[in-house]
Amino acid sequence: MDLMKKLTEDEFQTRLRLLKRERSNLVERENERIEPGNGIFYRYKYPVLTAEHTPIYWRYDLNYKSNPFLMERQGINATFNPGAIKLNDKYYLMVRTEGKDRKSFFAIVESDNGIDNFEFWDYPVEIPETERPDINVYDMRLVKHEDGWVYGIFCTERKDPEAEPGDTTAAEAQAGIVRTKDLKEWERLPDLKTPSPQQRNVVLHPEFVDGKYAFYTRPQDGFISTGSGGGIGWGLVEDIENPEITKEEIIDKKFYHTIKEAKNGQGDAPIKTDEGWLHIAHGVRNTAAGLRYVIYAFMTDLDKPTKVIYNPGGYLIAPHGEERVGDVSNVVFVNGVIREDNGRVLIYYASSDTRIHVAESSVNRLLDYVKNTPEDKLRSAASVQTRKKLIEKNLKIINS
Ligand code: M1P
Repeated sequence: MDLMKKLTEDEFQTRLRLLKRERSNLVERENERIEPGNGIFYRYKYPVLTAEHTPIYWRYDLNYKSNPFLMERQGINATFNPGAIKLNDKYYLMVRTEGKDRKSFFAIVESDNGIDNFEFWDYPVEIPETERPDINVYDMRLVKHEDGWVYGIFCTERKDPEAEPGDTTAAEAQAGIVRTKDLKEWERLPDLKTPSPQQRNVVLHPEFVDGKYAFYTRPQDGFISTGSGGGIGWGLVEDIENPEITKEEIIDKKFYHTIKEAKNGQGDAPIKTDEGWLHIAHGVRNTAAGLRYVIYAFMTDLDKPTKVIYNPGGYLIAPHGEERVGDVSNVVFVNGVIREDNGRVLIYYASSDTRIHVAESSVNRLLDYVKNTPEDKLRSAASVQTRKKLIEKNLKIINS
């Protein structure tokens, strides 16, 4: 093909057919569970969503006259960190979709089975703004609250008003709040006010606590560093239309020489079980290669959601294989979990701020995991003793 020449109309149509076919093959590809797994959860062979899954008509101008090379006009860089919800037997992800201009926005995709065939709705979601426009919005947490609304809590990022002149990177993160009945019309409420200078990874608890709305927070002094903000916090809000937390307490601390040494954050709303609230969260530690994000679990008391009752040591999911590489490498991040009526649990996690995967488990398996995984004893010698107990127990079986 002569790259200097415009395409003929026939060439344009042939190229368009090829683009459409490639995309359909990707979207319609059946996903495959990877056996044997580790008994806690299963990974799937393919990501459930990538930038290439976005519709052709979101990226290309399909008019021959205005786009005679049929080139991509508005590329998509990544699809990651989705909120997740199941409504009327359909699985919905509210995806952090990032254009090549680095702006994130939300897009809804739906599937009948939750593991493949996710298709985009025609248009991205239009989130109303407050009087202080958002510069970037991301990491939606969708929660069906007992008040009847579906709430979306997301990070709204703006330029730090205190930034020194010439500082073009200092940013401020806060929790934006929207609510909906149908995922189509969204009402914007005021941003959450808290005692902390910045907030990210804020999640709404699905039930009232003492008649109030309850939030998981992640207080932080700066945009990246949490500083004195010591972990996953908790606070109550009297009026959701004027949301303010006046007292914030830390319920799950970051801790030296653990998988959450640098920071941590609540994933989606916790899953209610007979034995407590099951939390799936992310923990971050620093390495010579930069920050490493993993996913971990813990459980809080059913009647007192601020009290941690099980605290398994180590991570539940860490970046593996191709998951390790992307825009921000060595990251797995979760903000969308679906618990089904039959106890199946789908954990939608993104890898390296680039693509979305699903891990499949069940309430029973995760309960077993949080209850029977030894806690981190915080010293190498103590870890050896914990492992020795397992080995001794097993050698008795092997040698009997
Ligand atoms: O780049 C990794 C993640 O960084 C942030 O998470 P945290 O606030 O815990 O550092 C978020 O920007 C998240 O979107 C991103 O995946």
